[in-house]
Amino acid sequence: MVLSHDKNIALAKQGNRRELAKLLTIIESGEKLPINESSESWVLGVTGPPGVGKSTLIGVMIEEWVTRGEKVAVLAIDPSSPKSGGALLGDRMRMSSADNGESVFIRSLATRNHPGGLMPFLDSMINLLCYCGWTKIIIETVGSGQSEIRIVAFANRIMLVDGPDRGDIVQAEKAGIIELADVIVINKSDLPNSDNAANSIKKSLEYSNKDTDTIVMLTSSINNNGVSELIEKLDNLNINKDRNILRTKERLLSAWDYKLLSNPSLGGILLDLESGAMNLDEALEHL
Ligand SMILES: Nc1nc2c(ncn2[C@@H]2O[C@H](COP(=O)(O)OP(=O)(O)O)[C@@H](O)[C@H]2O)c(=O)[nH]1
Ligand SMILES: [Mg+2]
Repeated sequence: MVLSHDKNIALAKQGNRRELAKLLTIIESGEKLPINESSESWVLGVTGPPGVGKSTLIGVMIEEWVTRGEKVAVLAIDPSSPKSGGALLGDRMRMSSADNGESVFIRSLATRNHPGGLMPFLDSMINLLCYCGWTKIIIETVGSGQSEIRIVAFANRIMLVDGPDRGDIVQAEKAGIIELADVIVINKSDLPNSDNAANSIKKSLEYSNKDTDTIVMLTSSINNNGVSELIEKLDNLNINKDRNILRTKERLLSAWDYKLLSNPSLGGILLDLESGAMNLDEALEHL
């Protein structure tokens, strides 16, 4: 049964995008593919509030990477619509450089189809992309809540993108994304106030953690300002052990939740809990 995908996997590895897309759908349906874990994958998680320019910035970064000979795959994760996030980025890529086709792959994933979250599939998707020769893998999410943290935690480097407005970063602080981010980018540096926003983030990092090596940068994705520097930083990033442990913890929590939520006796146990036939300790024991 599983072996029947070998041919598709071989084709996807040769660069067949339709086969790759099909395999991602198979993973999304919950099936495991016979691909070994790879420690080689280069995965960047990008998150931040809507409208700060994440997709635009990723588009510019992709172009830069492609001219350097990289193959870039994006998993655009959209909480509501199955299209918008990924399609927006996809359209942008098509508009800006039509001849990129071979080197860029964009897949949009809708979380609403997955009540248990997309997290159980992300590792397998990343492994597949890496196995098929995609050298830069990007996971883009919208927002800065608990589920976004859980998603970007599957990356091995994290970039938080923000705009010149201070309000957004406060949300990220509350959700704890700042501790996980290797790089915090204030995009739209062409607009007033971006310097202030960057400085205030630097200050709050100093207050919360004296030894932090979090990089704070300004970019403008419409003027292509600061993007090469950003790529340089990301390509040469030292993985910070403490942040890696935090990310690993989030991944473990995702796996734990998924296991709990997909337990076949969960429904019965909830009824017993509700009626008082069982207490929480007993429920945990049983599960
Ligand atoms: N002024 C300015 N506008 C930008 C910049 N980057 C993106 N935008 C605009 O911000 C809007 C939202 O961009 P988008 O990439 O869709 O944001 P996302 O929701 O974070 O992915 C669009 O109208 C972009 O043209 C920038 O660097 N400067
Ligand atoms: Mg976007």
